[in-house]
Amino acid sequence: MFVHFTVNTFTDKEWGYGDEAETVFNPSSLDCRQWAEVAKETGMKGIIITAKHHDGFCLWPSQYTEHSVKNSKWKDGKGDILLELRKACDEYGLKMGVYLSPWDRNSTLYSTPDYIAYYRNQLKELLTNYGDIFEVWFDGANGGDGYYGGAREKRTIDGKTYYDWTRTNQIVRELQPMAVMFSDAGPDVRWVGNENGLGSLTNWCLLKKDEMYPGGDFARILGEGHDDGNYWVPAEVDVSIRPGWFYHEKQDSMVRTPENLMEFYYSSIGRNSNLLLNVPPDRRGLLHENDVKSLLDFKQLLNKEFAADLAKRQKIYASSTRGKEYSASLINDGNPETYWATNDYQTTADIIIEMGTETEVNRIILQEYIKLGQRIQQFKVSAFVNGEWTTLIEGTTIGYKVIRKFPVVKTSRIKITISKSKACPVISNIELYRAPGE
Ligand code: FUL
Repeated sequence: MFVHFTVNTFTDKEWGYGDEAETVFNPSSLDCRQWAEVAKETGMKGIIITAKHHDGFCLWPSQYTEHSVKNSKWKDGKGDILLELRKACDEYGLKMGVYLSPWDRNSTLYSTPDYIAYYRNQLKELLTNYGDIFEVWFDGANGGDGYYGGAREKRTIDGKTYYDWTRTNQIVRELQPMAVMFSDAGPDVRWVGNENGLGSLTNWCLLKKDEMYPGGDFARILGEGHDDGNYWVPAEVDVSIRPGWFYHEKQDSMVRTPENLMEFYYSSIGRNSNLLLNVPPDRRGLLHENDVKSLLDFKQLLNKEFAADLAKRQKIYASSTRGKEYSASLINDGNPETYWATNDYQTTADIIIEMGTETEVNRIILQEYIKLGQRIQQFKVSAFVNGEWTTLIEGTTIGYKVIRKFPVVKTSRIKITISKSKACPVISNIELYRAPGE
């Protein structure tokens, strides 16, 4: 879950100018436990919060600025949202991540070299005082104008050089070695190139990240990745449950429906990406009832969609196998650590799942064993119907996970054809489902 929360929530804006009085920030009944409870019940794994958005207002009492919760009315200036979120995440078994906007429209230092020291100091506070951080989110946006300590002017920076990301990233590596860093250019997780919830059908986890930088013009490349990339930088899909990233009362009726959320699930998680779904707290500091209802209803739909794996422990054959330790039966044994493989240089193969009786099917999940890299470049799924093979879907990459829909077919045999792969294919899992509603 992505959580966008700052002065904007109270001024009804999407991008705060940086001149907001700290006193406007005053949630009436903030409860991070409610956020965590909803995230957990929806099946999410962690929460990433806008510790500081472009307006520069800090949700924790940073010692490097007066523009923070410490000068707000909330808890008489003694509150710390990061600390409350930490406790809530621990209570509900969720990971916690931070978004720290590089662009700061409040800071008088912004665009000078001194700002970089300021930014790094804030990053250090976040990475030392709040336990384990699983993801650090670096936004690429920079609109230029802002308050900047009263200057009220346009300031431009060179996105390629100004932030000196190599050294900033080193701070994260030192203070939180297990954290992944997100930006347009990684280094660990890449933006998918749009904010519409759309992962790319062809999606390589590989990226030539040295050719890229946050805020650059790389949208299409970010979607597909590079098939000949030299770094592992998988895509993350960030999208909001509402039209805006921040809460606006007028959008209470525009919350995405459970069915919309399901589409996002297929177009992100179903396309070899992570899903980072934004659910913005309202002026109370709570997730709004409409958002909560939609999320919980979506979880119900999701449970029904993938209720029973029809491929599990069915008979399974492959046209070629590397040997007993890599047999086809390891594909549907429910163990993600075992996998089927062919001999070296054998880059094409068929896998057949025999279901014994004629069974209705309309979904397939495919997973490569990505500890050994992403290999498959082209595949096809077909069903044996009326004595012949009928193509259900064709695809390019698989990667960690692909979930595909196809019209209901009644069959006792499903075939997966791998027709192009960079090296011998390595598959850890295939599942089949009959989702309701068709
Ligand atoms: C963008 C920002 O400008 C938006 O306000 C939001 O935070 C989104 C996730 O990233 O670049």
